[in-house]
Amino acid sequence: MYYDPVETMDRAALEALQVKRLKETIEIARRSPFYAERLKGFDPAEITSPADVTKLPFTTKDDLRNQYPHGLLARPLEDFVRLHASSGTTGSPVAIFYTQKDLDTWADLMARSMYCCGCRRSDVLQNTSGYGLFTGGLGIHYGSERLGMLTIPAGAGNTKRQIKMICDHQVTVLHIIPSFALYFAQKVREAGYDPKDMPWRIALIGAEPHTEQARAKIEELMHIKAYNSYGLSEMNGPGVAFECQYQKGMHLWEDAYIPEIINPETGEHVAEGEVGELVMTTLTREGMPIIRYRTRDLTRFLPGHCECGRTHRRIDRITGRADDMMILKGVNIYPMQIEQCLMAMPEVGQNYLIELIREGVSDQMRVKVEIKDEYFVEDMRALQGLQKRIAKNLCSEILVTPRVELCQSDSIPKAEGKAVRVVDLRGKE
Ligand code: ADP
Ligand code: K
Ligand code: ZN
Repeated sequence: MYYDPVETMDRAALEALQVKRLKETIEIARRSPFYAERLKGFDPAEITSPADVTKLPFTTKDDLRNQYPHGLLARPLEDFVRLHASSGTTGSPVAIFYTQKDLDTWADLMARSMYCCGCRRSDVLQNTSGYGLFTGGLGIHYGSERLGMLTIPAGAGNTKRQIKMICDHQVTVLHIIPSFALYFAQKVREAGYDPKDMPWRIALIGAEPHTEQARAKIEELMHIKAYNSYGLSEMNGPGVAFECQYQKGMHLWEDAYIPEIINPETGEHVAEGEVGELVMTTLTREGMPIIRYRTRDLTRFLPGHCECGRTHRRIDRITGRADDMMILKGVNIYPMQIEQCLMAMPEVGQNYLIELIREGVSDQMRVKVEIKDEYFVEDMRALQGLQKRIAKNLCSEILVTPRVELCQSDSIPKAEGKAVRVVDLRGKE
């Protein structure tokens, strides 16, 4: 049932383990120039429960940038064997360094995560992530091998070859980012395959925000079970939190991280179950520990116990990044609100794009939406009706009426890696 006994450890024992590891982490972190300064005078004896982590200062992405490249290293450079850099979705990159032991603990976490949603050593995994600096490549790869799966490092792009390999090698598990999964489902059909006949059964989807509606669409179009996978380079990469077979939120591995959810404005913990910014402290990293890292990812703890018996708390799907928020006519809008609305409509196809534009003196939002072929008909009136309905549905969700542009399937350019959902054209049109 479980990969590691720690997954079902009772809460008291788990918290005792967290306290022990947090103290060790503080000792180790202090050997780095950055934390030597930050944690000056802090007495680890002050840590008697995991909640005492709040006595420590936050670490932000700007701290990591300012300390680039070596400021957080707690060991001599020669002790490190790997470097990854975040894909730089926002701002300049940050480098993360791993010792061999760090790579081993990461691979174990990743293997545990994949086992948790049903992957076994008899499975064959194809990794469609770009390899290279992005942790979704090698991170998933080593975890998959650690679990014992036959692992195919397909890399990104080249859908034809991907499909051939899936068939030739009877691939049962795909690691695929959600926006690519939607596109891929269509390519598989175009290539003349019925997804029902494909050998796959599990998709590990993550690396970018997506909604429950997008997951449902992927499961339906690909005829697969899709499990949400969460992680970030600063916390190793993927393998931080993962869905189990019940698909009700992601278990965050609390033997490896102390999670907190804060109000991003005040820095205080939100009430249990409320949405806020996820903050995490590494507990098992020896090379480059990070304390109270502000992820800027928005989520909440899910209440109650999970039927699977794992005791590690679950977080809800990430609704977005704090810095994804758009403000239009005084209203705060997140791209995922728009996706949720679009993907719930049967006429909507695989892709969409949000454009911020300026009309006269006011800001507007234009939403380009791919429509499934069978609905992209010549009847103008039907199309206009659809366009109006989309605008109305969006308005009831985001409280402003966007311009809606219907597009043919596969006409909105698709990014190689993580999807670009919002383009700001204000002053550029
Ligand atoms: P970058 O910050 O440059 O994108 P990373 O590759 O480290 O670099 O990406 C980590 C980020 O990706 C997370 O902080 C989060 O915003 C997003 N992410 C990862 N997994 C998920 C997921 N399952 N759902 C939503 N967002 C995710
Ligand atoms: K095997
Ligand atoms: Zn569970």
